[in-house]
Amino acid sequence: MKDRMLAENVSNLLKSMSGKTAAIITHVGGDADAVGAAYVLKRVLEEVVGCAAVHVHIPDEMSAQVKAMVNYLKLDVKSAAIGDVDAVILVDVGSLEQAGEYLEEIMRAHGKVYIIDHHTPPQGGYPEGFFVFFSENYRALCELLMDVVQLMDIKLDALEAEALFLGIYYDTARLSLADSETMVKVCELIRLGVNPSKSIHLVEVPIDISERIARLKGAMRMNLYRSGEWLIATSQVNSFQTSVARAILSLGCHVSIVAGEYKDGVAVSIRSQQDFFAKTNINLGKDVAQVVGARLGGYGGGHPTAARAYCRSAPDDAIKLCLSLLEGLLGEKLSRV
Ligand SMILES: [Mn+2]
Repeated sequence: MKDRMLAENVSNLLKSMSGKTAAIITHVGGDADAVGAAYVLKRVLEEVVGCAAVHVHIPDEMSAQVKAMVNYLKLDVKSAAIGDVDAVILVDVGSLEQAGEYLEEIMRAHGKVYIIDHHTPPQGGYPEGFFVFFSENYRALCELLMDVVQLMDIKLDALEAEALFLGIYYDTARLSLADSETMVKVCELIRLGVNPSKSIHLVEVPIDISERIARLKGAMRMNLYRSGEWLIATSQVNSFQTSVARAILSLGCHVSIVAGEYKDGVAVSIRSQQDFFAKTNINLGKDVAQVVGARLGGYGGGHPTAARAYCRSAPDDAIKLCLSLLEGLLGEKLSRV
């Protein structure tokens, strides 16, 4: 177990919820890891712990892939208010702003809000009255849940195993970030009945034409910078920033920064290659997205190689700030390529 103490604390927390009502809330839009974790948490709370009622909420809009996974699991996702519950459990959120439209209700629920996560916590931490169960050692939150389930002596059924498999598979960038313990866990899930290629095909819906156009426009609008051995690409699109940042990274740069309109502000998605993080130790979540969000009137966060910030500024300013932060962190001037 990567963090036995944490897994014990989470299992004690769950056991203490017998007879109670709970709401589980994922980050904005959800993803395979958040949905997998929410699904198994709900099942454990209802079937094993004996909660009176557990509702799952996914703030904002679900992506096509998340919808496919939710439908496959037959997970009932509530879009209504959280309402009066004994416990509010935030999973995989990274920061409170990721609770989207539920933020106000969550703030009012302080004293009974529990955060179960594997993201870097926000700068300054969570407010008082929020109970945080967290370790960055886990590549996916679903991995932590496997440890919790093991401590509680619960046998997962095939669908629960599939939910956790998908969470681990996508949060490890298709297992490319998996360490040996993660792989052992994946093998355990396979033994429980998961058929990897079948599960993956179930949730991989073909990308739609607007996302394809966004990726291709993103590539056309690219600017390229160099600092020593590192190549940094920037671009602007007004939708699918994360998808575009991933696509540009796959072209061969070490860092991609993609900004564009999002709701009434600007979203910036930043991605880097593993070897960039390994050699520079620049954590995009902590060192870039959190700083950019805070300085430009918004918020940000994420993981070392995948992060996102929301800002109240022009897309240009958000990109410029990302570049100047990277320049400072790398200690070398960026030059246009
Ligand atoms: Mn996750």
